[in-house]
Amino acid sequence: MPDAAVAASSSQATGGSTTQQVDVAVVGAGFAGLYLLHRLRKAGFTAIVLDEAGDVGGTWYWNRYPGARCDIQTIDYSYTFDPELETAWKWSEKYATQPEILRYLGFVTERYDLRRDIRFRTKVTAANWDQATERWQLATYDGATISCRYYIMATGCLSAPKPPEIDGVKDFKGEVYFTGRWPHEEVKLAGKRVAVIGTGSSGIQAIPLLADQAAQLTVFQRTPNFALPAHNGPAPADRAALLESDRATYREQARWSLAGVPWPQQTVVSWQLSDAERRERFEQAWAAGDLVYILTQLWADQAVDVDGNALICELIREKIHGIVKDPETAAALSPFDHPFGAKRPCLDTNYYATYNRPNVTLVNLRQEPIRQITASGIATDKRTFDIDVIVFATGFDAMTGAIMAVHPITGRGGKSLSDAWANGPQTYLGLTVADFPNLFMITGPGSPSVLSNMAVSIEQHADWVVDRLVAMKEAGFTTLEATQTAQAGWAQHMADCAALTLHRLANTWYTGANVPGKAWGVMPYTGGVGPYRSICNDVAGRGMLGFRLTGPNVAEQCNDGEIVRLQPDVRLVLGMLAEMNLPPIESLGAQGARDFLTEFNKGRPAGRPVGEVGDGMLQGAAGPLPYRLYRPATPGPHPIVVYFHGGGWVLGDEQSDDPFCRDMCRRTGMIFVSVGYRHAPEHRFPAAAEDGYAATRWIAEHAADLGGKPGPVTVAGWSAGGNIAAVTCQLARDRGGPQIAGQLLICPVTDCTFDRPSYTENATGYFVTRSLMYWFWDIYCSPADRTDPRVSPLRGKLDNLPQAFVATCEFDPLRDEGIAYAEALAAAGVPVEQLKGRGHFHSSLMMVDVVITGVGARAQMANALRRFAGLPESKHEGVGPGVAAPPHQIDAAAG
Ligand code: N01
Repeated sequence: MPDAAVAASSSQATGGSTTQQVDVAVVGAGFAGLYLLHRLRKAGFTAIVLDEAGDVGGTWYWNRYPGARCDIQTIDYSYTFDPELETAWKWSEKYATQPEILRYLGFVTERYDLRRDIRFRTKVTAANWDQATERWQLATYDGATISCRYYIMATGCLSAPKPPEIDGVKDFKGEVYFTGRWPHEEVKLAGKRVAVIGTGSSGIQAIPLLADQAAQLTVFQRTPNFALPAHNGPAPADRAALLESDRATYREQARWSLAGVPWPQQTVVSWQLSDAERRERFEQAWAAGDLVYILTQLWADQAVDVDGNALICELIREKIHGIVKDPETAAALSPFDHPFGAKRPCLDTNYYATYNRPNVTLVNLRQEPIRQITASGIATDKRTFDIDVIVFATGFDAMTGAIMAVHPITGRGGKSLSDAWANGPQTYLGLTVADFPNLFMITGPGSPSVLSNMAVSIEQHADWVVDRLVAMKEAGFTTLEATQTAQAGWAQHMADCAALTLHRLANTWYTGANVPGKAWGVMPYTGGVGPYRSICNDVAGRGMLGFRLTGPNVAEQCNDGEIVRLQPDVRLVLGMLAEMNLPPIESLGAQGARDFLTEFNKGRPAGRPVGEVGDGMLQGAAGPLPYRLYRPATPGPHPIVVYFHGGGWVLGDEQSDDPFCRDMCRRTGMIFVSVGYRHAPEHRFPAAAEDGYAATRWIAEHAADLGGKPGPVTVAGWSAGGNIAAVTCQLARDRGGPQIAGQLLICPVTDCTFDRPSYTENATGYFVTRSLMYWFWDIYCSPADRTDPRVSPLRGKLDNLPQAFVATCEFDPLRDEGIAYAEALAAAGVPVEQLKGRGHFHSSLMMVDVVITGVGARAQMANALRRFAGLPESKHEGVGPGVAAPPHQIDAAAG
């Protein structure tokens, strides 16, 4: 039915009952539903909001347990769409109580006259996409039906309580309460023996207040959680002043921040700080009483590196032992099984101190699991507890529970959402689902949602959806649906993001692990609020990439594809480089380009300490050459790697890949000798190649003098350095030595033709461009010499060469010649391992402590070097983030 006809009849009779016709039906009258209604109305859509509750509030309507408060500062946990609303409402505390938040949402409801389009006590029980009319039909608990063009689930991420999964609950004769469904009337606990099961945010907020009232409080804890003092009170003066001084900028910074609260990105990593400096930062965070602050502001590697994170865990455990007097209780309360932040940490008021009270007992379920709940209490493996009241603070079927509570949701071709999500939620952007046209989710699985300030994420989603509906209407489209390609691409990007952070290392509701039988996967988007916003904008800006749009009088539009194919951190790095608006390197001239590189390198992280770094001179092909030697901290002698830096035979020197050499020296436990070979245009072909060979020979002959292990050396190089390493192996074979145990070639130049697909696909936009490569070649080597194997090793004889490890990157002009070389080596009978860096660009694997997704690849390279040198593989160097699959051996047939 055309929308005009629908709008003309706001309701119509069907089969005796009334079906209300609207453009948009929204389920949920919490933060998201209220804002959506306001925006939809302003955009000219007819809309209705349906909610099971008796009033507005969403999760805040239900979670009335003692101590319930927000744990994002209220100045941040507010709507920002209307500056007048912001000044019309004043929060009384840093963290508002549940009643105050409910008052705020009531205030917003009245201010924008929303109530008249909200139906309370209306539970939506089923939703069906009717292909013939291209509308959703919603069924409700009371029999009323709604027909809508667009169906938006604003049902919240933590609103469907999960069952307690403990035997005997029904037998219990006392009172039972769930924090997530707390009664409206007062619960009287004075003189009673109260049990709390669960120590997540809800339990930790409630326990101190329950202990105040109850005669005896027994807390049943399965997993200790990290909790930090909230230090509640008035909003901190500095944050309030920051907001007041420039509200618009503050809000805009929040929208582009990582977590939806404006804090800067930390750049200093943990190992650059002394113990005292780290402790000082930690004490400041502990005193701040702010989750986002402590989760983001300690050091740059706290959320991505297990070691950087463990330092915080230790400091918090120390605090717990400082507060809780009984050492055994303190130990039981100390988290042990997850990195800080991987499971949602809590903000508390007197939580740990509560265990010093005589009327409070902690039962450690790791030592004595609950056997069952009986008529009179709770029995563990070791004891029984007589109890009058049980409070279940056992959490939620998070992210998907409230969406799936409408069952069935039936999309195109009768497909049900529960089938589509049988192996975990599949979405595009966390907003839409393939095969479910015109269905939207606000803060759905696959969006930053629970890893962000929900207020900011809700506004971003609601704005994006309403803006799209307006644009569709203007263009004559009436349906929108994500494509399978786009959805699969988003799943890959989600997995890439999840591999970066530590959330995957904890069993939590983020991953579905708290609900027995639920598919495992990191459900929220871990890439950050700002990056996510830019991706959503990008989707719209690129002609609704990944969506199929149809309308009655317009041609179908489907701009199919994946919105992000780069690794998440690579995308950020390339974005920053693009913003710097750098001139093309080739336009700077050789000296200008060298000066640029020197300046550029000053901005990168310094690289980690190794045993010793020393400079010296060695004998090159035509005279002395500088070298820099990196020695491991372990006792020697160590096998030696001769390393050749990148820079197109024109740029760089023995120090220019310093962070990489340090990193690889630490990972391999081998000496790295980085060679300062001669450069063009001063020294053109074959100077660099001949220097590479001569340097390798000299280093092999002087291995013992360098503190290295005499015997075969290994060669390695990146880019043009990879070219020199490959050439060196061929020359060493043909000129009677030195003996080379293996070659590590990273994004190597191997050939002088520029017609392979990677040269076209990645010609621009990935830092190393096609025109830059032309420039390098022109400076180094005249066209007549280019087929010489000393610059195009792919054209040389490839048999009897040392075993090789060849790494290539997907978004690199040099990708295909690297792959071609690996395959040609294998065809010639050389043992080769090949690593294809999915989502990486030419420099990715070298950007130590910047591109974290390169860590896995470097770990694999290090293991290859150790193998070449006859050392056992390192136990710690597994497949890290960012590389889809471990390197694979290619057999001769591949050529
Ligand atoms: O739920 P949870 P929650 N036997 O899942 C335990 C938000 N929130 O309601 O960890 C024994 O975190 C379970 O143990 P384990 C916030 O995002 C915000 O507290 O699975 N124990 C855990 O200890 C939060 O993260 C605020 O081993 C059982 C607890 O119950 C999210 O909501 C306030 C059990 C559940 O903790 C959820 O918090 C409140 C069993 N069978 C909540 N089953 C604000 O301040 C579960 N547990 C804004």
